[in-house]
Amino acid sequence: MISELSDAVVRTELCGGILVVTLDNPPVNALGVHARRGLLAAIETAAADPTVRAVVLTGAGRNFIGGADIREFGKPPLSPSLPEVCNRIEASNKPVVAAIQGAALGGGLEVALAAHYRIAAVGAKLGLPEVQLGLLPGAGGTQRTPRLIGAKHALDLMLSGRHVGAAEARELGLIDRVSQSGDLAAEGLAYAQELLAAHAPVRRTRDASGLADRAASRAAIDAVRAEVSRASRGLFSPLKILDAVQAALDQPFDDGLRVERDLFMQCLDSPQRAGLVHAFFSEREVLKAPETRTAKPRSIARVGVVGGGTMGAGIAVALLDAGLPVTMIERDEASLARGRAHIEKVYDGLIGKGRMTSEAKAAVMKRWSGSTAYDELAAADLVIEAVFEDMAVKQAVFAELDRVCKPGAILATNTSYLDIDAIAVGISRPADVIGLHFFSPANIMKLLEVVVPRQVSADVVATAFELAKVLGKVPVRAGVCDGFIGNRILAVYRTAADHMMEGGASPYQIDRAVREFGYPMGPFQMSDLAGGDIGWATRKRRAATRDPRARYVQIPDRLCERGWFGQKTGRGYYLYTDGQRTGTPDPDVEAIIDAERLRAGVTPRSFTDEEIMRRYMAAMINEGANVVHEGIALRPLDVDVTLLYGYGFPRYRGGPMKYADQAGLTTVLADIRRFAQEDPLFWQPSPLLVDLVERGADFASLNQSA
Ligand code: 3H9
Repeated sequence: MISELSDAVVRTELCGGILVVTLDNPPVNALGVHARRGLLAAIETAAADPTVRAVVLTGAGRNFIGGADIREFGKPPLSPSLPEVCNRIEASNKPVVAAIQGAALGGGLEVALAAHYRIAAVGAKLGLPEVQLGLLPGAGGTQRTPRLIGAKHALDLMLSGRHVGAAEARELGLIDRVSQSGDLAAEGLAYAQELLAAHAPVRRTRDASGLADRAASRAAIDAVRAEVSRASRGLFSPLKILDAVQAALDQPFDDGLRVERDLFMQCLDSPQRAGLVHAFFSEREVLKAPETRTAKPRSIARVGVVGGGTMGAGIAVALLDAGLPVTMIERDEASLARGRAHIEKVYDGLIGKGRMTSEAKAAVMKRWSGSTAYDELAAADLVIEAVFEDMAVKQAVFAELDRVCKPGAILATNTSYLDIDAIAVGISRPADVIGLHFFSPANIMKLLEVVVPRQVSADVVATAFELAKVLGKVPVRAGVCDGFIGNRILAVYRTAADHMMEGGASPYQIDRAVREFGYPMGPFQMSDLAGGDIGWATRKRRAATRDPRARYVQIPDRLCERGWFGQKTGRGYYLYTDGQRTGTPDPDVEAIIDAERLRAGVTPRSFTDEEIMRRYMAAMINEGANVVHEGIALRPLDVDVTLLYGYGFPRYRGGPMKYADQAGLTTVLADIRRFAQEDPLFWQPSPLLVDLVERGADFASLNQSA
């Protein structure tokens, strides 16, 4: 018998008294309303049909179930709810076996926990990642998981959101068996038959004894509670997860479920949930740049890197880690040796931390070769140039690449602000030239700006996106302008911070306000970490073209003139005594700031932390809007992903453009217009922002079209 239920999302098939229920809802078998209806109907069918003696629940395709349908969040709820479905599965009087392959995540694992027995394929990934979406497991997961595997392990899964493989899941007691044959469908059926033959009872997780040792459970919860408020840094749902597990310990199962539902709804309604879900979808949307739909990527088997400085070496490590052979070019043997040393230092660091063996390092370094002759790049499919940020130097490198590289090789520059059209102009194959802007440390930072110059061919862009996948990076398509998406916006909000510093806020207050907003560090700490000399060089470069009417804060120059570049020189905005990495406020810096205020004729005033953030965010949002308006970023979400992955913007706020929508664009524009009364040149409202406010629209409305 094969029957189809609820729009064919759930299939059932009766095999020798066992009803095999298959959820088939591509791409990840998410539990949307049709899936929930289908599952419920299938379990009712099983209950009503006397020929059915047991049920096997399984997912079609690569995954069991990827969780609740995230697209339904924030929309009116549709019946049945997932908790209802799970409760009905658990209440079945006929044994239910979950046969798990691929992902069983969130609501997917909760369905499996509502089943009575569980078997998983070797490659299965089980987890409760709701916390990463600002949620808690809301379909019984907070009540069933601790009962099944104890409070300690359940809290670990729910608070980290990590995935566990089948072997670990077996060890934890999350599943009963690991499939051995590779034929999960057959083993799931066999398991059910075996249970029937043994007259195995219906075994409900709600009755499991994982919390029986009450004292140990309480101690586990208390220990985590002490840690969580500190470690979760402003996140809302981790404490709610604890409360739900506390209820699992203190209350009967059904009451605990009600507590869970209430806490889940609080999380669902929180702006953090909206921000995190936006981040989830945005990081997938950025992958779909137009060229990836129209063009076929070129194949990349051998890569060259020109330049062995910090960036070049970091890029080389990223490539080596992805299994690619890398040829590094430097101008002389000494520089080449330094480049190699930079790379080895990264791996030696890992060895020191016990995260790599010397043998593994040796194997990776076998893929590395170095040369002072460009001709060694003749076989490369891609060359990434990471030399000094100077147009003439870059053009000279590209002339060499043009000479030696094979036809079809992609020639990329890692410039962070130079005009790539100008870099490409002098060579015979501008269609092969693209920007690949990595962020430091390039082997760690996830963001990759794919900078698309005028003449580049679509397949080169598509290849850059493919490369990002291979490197485990998050690519964002950017147009050519000074600073592309990220650094261009940074320059503006950083200037707003400088204005506030000169206006009366201390750098320490600004950093604190920015941290409290959710950033790991403030702009002045960041400058100390990156090295003040980098910004200084940029300011000098721009000095000639700077609008003489623009307010220019000289405090950073005063520090740089003293050689106070930040951590590497022991002082910057902060003092770093004895090589410490956390600085302390420096009275000398405060004195310099006072003197500069006097020189500039500024009477300092106080700023509240809230005002600091309003200005900081208004500057960021306004420039973000300009970047979208000019087509440098395809959509507001591309700005969001850039700031999330390259600039430490707090993920739970979704990115600056999402934040702007939540704050209300009318409010943001009103702020900008108010600030403009003091400085109309700096605070010019972006035409896009004005237009959206006039139309009563928001940034989200622009995210659909690319
Ligand atoms: C939850 O369960 C709450 C419950 O506790 C309580 C409820 C009451 N929904 O990542 P991919 C889309 S919260 C809707 O590229 P992969 C995704 O957007 C949920 N859509 O594939 C993409 O769409 P598009 C807890 C989803 O093979 C496509 O599927 N679960 C969902 O690299 C392919 O995704 C999670 O947090 C979803 N749940 O990885 C798990 N999941 O093609 C979230 C994916 O249009 N999901 N999509 O861009 C994942 O971690 C990965 O998607 C997964 C597959 C590992 C499953």
